[in-house]
Order: sequence, then C-alpha cells, then structure tokens
Amino acid sequence: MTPPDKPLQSDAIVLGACPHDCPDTCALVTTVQDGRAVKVQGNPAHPLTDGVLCAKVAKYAERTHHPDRLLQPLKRVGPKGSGQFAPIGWDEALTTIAERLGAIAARDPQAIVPYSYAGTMGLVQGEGMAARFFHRLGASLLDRTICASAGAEALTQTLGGKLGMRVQHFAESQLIVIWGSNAIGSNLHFWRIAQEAKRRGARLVCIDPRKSETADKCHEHLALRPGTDAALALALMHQLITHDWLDHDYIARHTLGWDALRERALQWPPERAAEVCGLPVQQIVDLARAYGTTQPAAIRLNYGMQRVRGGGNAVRAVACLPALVGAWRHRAGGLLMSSSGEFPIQRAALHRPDLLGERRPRTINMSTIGQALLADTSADFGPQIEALVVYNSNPVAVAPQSGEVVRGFAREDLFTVVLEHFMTDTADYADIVLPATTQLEHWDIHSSYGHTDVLLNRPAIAPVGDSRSNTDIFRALAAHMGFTEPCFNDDDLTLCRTAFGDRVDFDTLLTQGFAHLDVPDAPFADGGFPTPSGRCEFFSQRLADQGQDGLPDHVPNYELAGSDSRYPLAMISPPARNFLNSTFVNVQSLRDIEGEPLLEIHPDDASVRGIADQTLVRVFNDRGSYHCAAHVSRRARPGVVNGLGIWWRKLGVRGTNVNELTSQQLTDMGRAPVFYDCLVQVEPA
Ligand SMILES: Nc1nc2c(c(=O)[nH]1)N[C@H]1C(S)=C(S)[C@@H](COP(=O)(O)OP(=O)(O)OC[C@H]3O[C@@H](n4cnc5c(=O)[nH]c(N)nc54)[C@H](O)[C@@H]3O)O[C@H]1N2
Ligand SMILES: Nc1nc2c(c(=O)[nH]1)N[C@H]1C(S)=C(S)[C@@H](COP(=O)(O)OP(=O)(O)OC[C@H]3O[C@@H](n4cnc5c(=O)[nH]c(N)nc54)[C@H](O)[C@@H]3O)O[C@H]1N2
Ligand code: SF4
Ligand SMILES: [Mo]
Repeated sequence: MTPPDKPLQSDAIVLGACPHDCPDTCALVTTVQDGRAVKVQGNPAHPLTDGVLCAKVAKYAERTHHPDRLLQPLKRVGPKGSGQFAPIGWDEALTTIAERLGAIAARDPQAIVPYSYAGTMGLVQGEGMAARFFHRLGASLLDRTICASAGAEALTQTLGGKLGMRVQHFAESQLIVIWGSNAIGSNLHFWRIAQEAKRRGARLVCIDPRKSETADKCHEHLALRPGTDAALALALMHQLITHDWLDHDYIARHTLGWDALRERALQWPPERAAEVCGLPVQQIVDLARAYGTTQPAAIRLNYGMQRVRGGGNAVRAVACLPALVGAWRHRAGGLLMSSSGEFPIQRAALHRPDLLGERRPRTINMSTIGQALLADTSADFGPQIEALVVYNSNPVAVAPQSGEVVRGFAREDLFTVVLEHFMTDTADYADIVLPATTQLEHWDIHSSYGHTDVLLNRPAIAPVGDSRSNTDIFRALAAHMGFTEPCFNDDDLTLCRTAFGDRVDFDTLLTQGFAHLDVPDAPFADGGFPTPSGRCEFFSQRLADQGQDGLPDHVPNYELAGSDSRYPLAMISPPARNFLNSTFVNVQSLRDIEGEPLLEIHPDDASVRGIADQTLVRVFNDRGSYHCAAHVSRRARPGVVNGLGIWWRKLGVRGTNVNELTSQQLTDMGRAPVFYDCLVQVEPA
C-alpha cells in the first residue's frame, strides 16, 4: 500500500508530522483501518520527505499499538523505583497532583520543577499548554540545555542566529564536509541530498572520531580525537592564510575581527593540530586545500562536536570558515547547523510568560538534574526541589551521571509526576504516572531544525486506552488548581493557530499538511549577518563582555586523554541508528536490529586488555560502571571507545546504561552537558 503522490486528507489517510528530535521533521501519511493505525509512511508530496521515512518511524504503528502502552493513570504502591504501581482513575490522579502541588506552591512554587525536552518537538504538545500552567503556578524555570545549547550559543555569537544554508542546496555543492554528524543515522534526508551531490561529482568528507556508517560512505574520513575540532579548524585557517585561499573582499566587507583571528590561526600550523587531533599532517593539509580551492563548499555541522568542554569554541571556529573563503556567496556554499531560528514562532502568545506577573522564578539546568535533586535549600540554590513534573523526556536514562540522577529521583520525599507512553526508567520513579497520547492521537504543529517548512499534524486515531494529550492533562490540572484564566480553555487547534499567528498560511497546512517559509536562497551572499555588527563575528564582543575569549580557540577537554593513568580511554556515546535517544528501545523489531548494549573498541585497545569480540566487559570510572558487550572493531579509533546509546537502563545488562559514566560538567558556552568528554577504563567482566 503506497500513499498516492498527492495524498488527500480523509478518515482513512491522515496527514501528519514526525514528532521526533531529528532535523528532518518528515511529513507523515498514516493509513487507518477500523480505528487503528496500520501504516505510517512518508508523504511523497513533501519535497524533503520525498515519501521516505527512517526505519524507526516506519515502525510507528508498532510503537503506537504496543502492548506495553500505558493505558490508565497509575499510582505508586511500592518503594521508589521498584516499579510497583496500581491503576487509579483520572479524577483521583488529578486531585492528588493538584493537592500536592498546591500545598508546595503555598510555601514556594519554585520548589516545583517542570522537566521536559523533545520527546515530541511539537509546539503544542511540547510547551504549548505546559508553559502556561507552570508560568501561572510560578514554578522554577527549566534551562533546556541537554542537546544543543552550546552549539546554538556559539552559532548565535558568530553568525547571529540559528540560521544557515538551506538543506536542499547541498545538492549543488562540490565539496561537503560532514562535521560531527552520523548523517545516515540521524539526518537521513540530508544524506540523500548529499548522495545526489556525490552523483554530480561532489567530494564528501566526514570528520568524526568514530568510523560511522556515514564515514564509511564518504570519500575521506578524518578520525580526530574527541574535543579537538577547534584545533583542526584553526589549522585549516592557517593553511587558507599561508596559501592565500582567502576571499579578501568578503572578509573586508562582511566580517569582524579578522586581524586578531589571523594572528590566532597562524599559531596553529598543521603539525601542531595533527599532534592535538591525532591525525596525519597530510590529511589536514589535503582538507585545507580542498576547502580553499573548491567552490561551492558546504559544511553540515552537527551536534557531535559540541558535547565536550570546548564545544562552543569548536562550533565558533568551524562557523568562521565559510566567511574566510567566501563560501556564503553561493547558495550551495556556507554552513548548516540549525535552521530553527528561521521560524517566526509566536512564543509569548503560546507560552504566556506574562502569567508570571512580577514573579521571577529561579532557573534549574536540566543537564545537572542529578545535582539539583540532591541540593538542599540554600541562598544560592533557593528552595530544595520538592516536586518534579516530567513530560516528553526520560531523564533517568538520558541525563549525565545517572548515579546521581537516580539517587535524586529515589528521594522518598520528592513528589514526581511522569506523563509517558511507556513505563520508562523515569516512570519507574514516579509517584503518579499519567498515560499520554502519541503523535497519531493528537493535533500539533512543527517547526524544524534541519529545513524551513512548517508541518501540521492531525490526529489519525482516537487516544489509545484512557490516555490524554499533554495539553489535555495540563488543561485539566489547571482546572483542578483553580486557574481560571481563559487561556486554559484554548483547544489544540487554537494552539496550533497561535504558534505562528498570521505568519504562516493555516489553510495551506490544513489542506496539504506543510507550508514553506519564505526564506532567502543564499542568506549571507551579501553579508547581512544578524549579529550586533551585522558581520560574521570572528571576534565577539558579547563573549568578551562575559569574560570569555572573544576569539575561538581550542579548549582542551576536562577529561583529557593521557591525563589520568587509571582511565586511559576516551569514551563517546553517540546514538544507535535504530533508536532515537532512549525512544524506541522498547520496540522489539528495532531492538532486534541493535541487538544489545555494546562498546566499540579498537583491536589494539582490546588485545592489551584480553578482550575478545562479543565478551562482556565492565566499563568504569570514578562515577560508576556499566556492563555491555565488547565489539572489537575499527569503527573505534585507538584510544577512543564508542558506547552507543541510549539504552533503557532496565533493558541493559545490569540495570545501567552509558550515562552511568558521563559527568555533570558543563560546556564553555550554553551551559550544556559534556557527554563526549569522558575518560574510562575497560576490563573483561
Ligand atoms: N537515529 C537517530 N537519529 C537521531 C538521534 C538518535 O538518537 N538516533 N538523535 C537526534 C538528536 S536528539 C540529535 S541532537 C541529533 C544529533 O545529530 P548529530 O549531531 O548529527 O549527532 P549524531 O548522529 O549523534 O552524530 C554525532 C557524531 O559526532 C561524533 N562525535 C563525537 N564526538 C565528536 C567530536 O569531538 N568531534 C566530532 N567532529 N565528532 C564527534 C560521533 O561519533 C557521532 O558520529 O540527531 C537526532 N537524530
Ligand atoms: N550519553 C549520552 N546521553 C545523551 C545523548 C548522547 O548522545 N549520549 N544525547 C542527548 C541528547 S542530544 C538529547 S536531545 C537527550 C534526549 O533526551 P529526551 O528528550 O529525554 O529523549 P528521549 O530519550 O527520546 O525521551 C523522550 C520521552 O518522551 C516521551 N514522549 C514522546 N512524545 C510524548 C508526548 O507527546 N507526551 C509525553 N508525555 N511523552 C512523550 C517518549 O515516550 C520518551 O520516553 O539525551 C541526551 N543524552
Ligand atoms: S526520525 Fe527523522 S528521519 Fe525518521 S521519520 Fe522522523 S523526522 Fe524523518
Ligand atoms: Mo538532541
């Protein structure tokens, strides 16, 4: 059953959007039979989806009608984390929550913390009603840093916003550098475009410590040490300068801080960078030549490089490159990290921060939730956290340093509510679990961080069991708390319309499911960077004012390889291709493909430790230990092990996952986690 070329909305064919935290934001077509979703396919009429979905979401009907779906509210009846729950009715659940939150709020609403991320990227089921609820309550604010804030801050300080090339124009590039991204796994529709460029003669280069599926298919792979991208970028600049592969006119007219950057880059001859990055000098020299002499040259920068101490500086260094060679002059040249800044989202209308009134609650950083849950009341911190409301996230599995996260969630005095589809590691620690609808059961509207189309998602089927959408749950909670503001009566379609106001034609969304934003083809062909200076800011006064280096530099990892003889291996933990963060780990057909939690280790590192392929190993450091199967493989470079993520702890070998080992240190910019800045030792278990 293939969807027609131009699928039309009907009871049996429903147009939607993929809700997942993925740059592709695909347009979906769901086929419904007898009230069940029987097939979820890519919408062929949406140019970037082109009728194709990844393997994960092609299994969406399986996930939605999964036998383990949560179908009714639950309350805890055993010790925290034991997973012992009894079903209760919605009224009891909502009354209990409203009473507990009300009592805490009467003392200090900041003792209540929302915890959410991008389980759904929808603007409505994300923070649409939730933000209104928490603003009205006066709860702590959440700093949503767990994924992209280091890179976002860096890009904003350099280019002026989360903007860049349009993804479709990569098809015309002659050189594509895929930098810190396993595009085949995590940005499939970009990869299809890169393939088209390759057929037209483009050269593809991958920069990644891991020999990923993407690295396999590129012409060149630079397997640098984790956390050394800025050193590589500075050496590329060194070569551009010494060979005069520069666009002097573009630099003079559209950049700021060139003399200072030039001086800095001249301190990074390829030999120095080769030493730091663990790369052959020739590879750096060759890449510089290719980048300096090929037009149009495009960089697909993704988030892999920013999950280390110097992640912000690394993104800044890379983001300077296109201006140096004038790559921005072409629509197929420049750089794309995120396109999310293009979308005219009406955040104030949607989130209603005005409901705070005069109150200015403190902000809790989601990346250090372990520390935060274990912190006592103090002048610096404010009140101890007494209640946590988790939705669209699975922090017990995905937040760094799980040992502390689990200890925090296990506090018997903490009141935890979890809105979920499944009994995740986090739901296990809840006092009340509320069953939530999936994307096939609710309305939503979507921006994207990999393209510039708006997508509308219609419900294809009725809520499964007694599940309710996040918006419905927060509306009902607002009513139970006695909140009477009219905004708590807005239905989901109203929220969908509010998200972009009149900036997007809603009728187009209703009929075809997607609408293109009107964005320029080559955003910086003539400069016009949305920075304070209007230029590409090699030097950032805003960063200098914060006491940071105003120029990008190489900032070594906190846990630098060679600095601790007990833990000689650097560990990175990029996602497994068939999971999306911790989502899909419980979908059997996908777990069957991934097999088991594993650690890729280079043959040299394995043999000195007596580790054979497929043996059970213990991976450990001072923070904890994690058991999984060793995959002795050249996907790992010497000195670096790859612990593919993010398994549910309870589906892992001994009830832990890779975040048992990661730390709660933060990046140089954006207060983000440093998942890939982590030293470990490995031994046969
Ligand atoms: N299949 C799948 N797709 C996903 C996700 C998923 O879990 N599974 N997650 C989604 C989410 S939340 C996000 S944020 C995006 C992320 O999308 P990307 O940023 O493209 O992330 P990854 O595909 O994880 O690629 C990161 C790559 O960076 C490499 N890397 C690690 N450390 C370094 C380093 O120091 N320097 C460089 N140059 N590379 C490094 C890793 O080995 C990995 O191959 O993907 C989204 N798409
Ligand atoms: N070691 C290591 N850790 C990492 C990373 C890494 O690369 N390495 N990557 C990090 C990154 S990039 C990210 S973005 C975070 C991701 O962390 P999270 O945002 O927590 O992502 P998921 O693990 O996918 O969990 C999302 C949960 O939301 C639920 N959900 C989905 N839709 C809805 C809905 O409509 N309503 C409700 N109530 N629930 C819903 C899903 O069932 C799922 O359990 O993890 C981070 N953690
Ligand atoms: S996860 Fe990404 S590639 Fe897969 S369907 Fe969703 S948006 Fe498309
Ligand atoms: Mo992410």
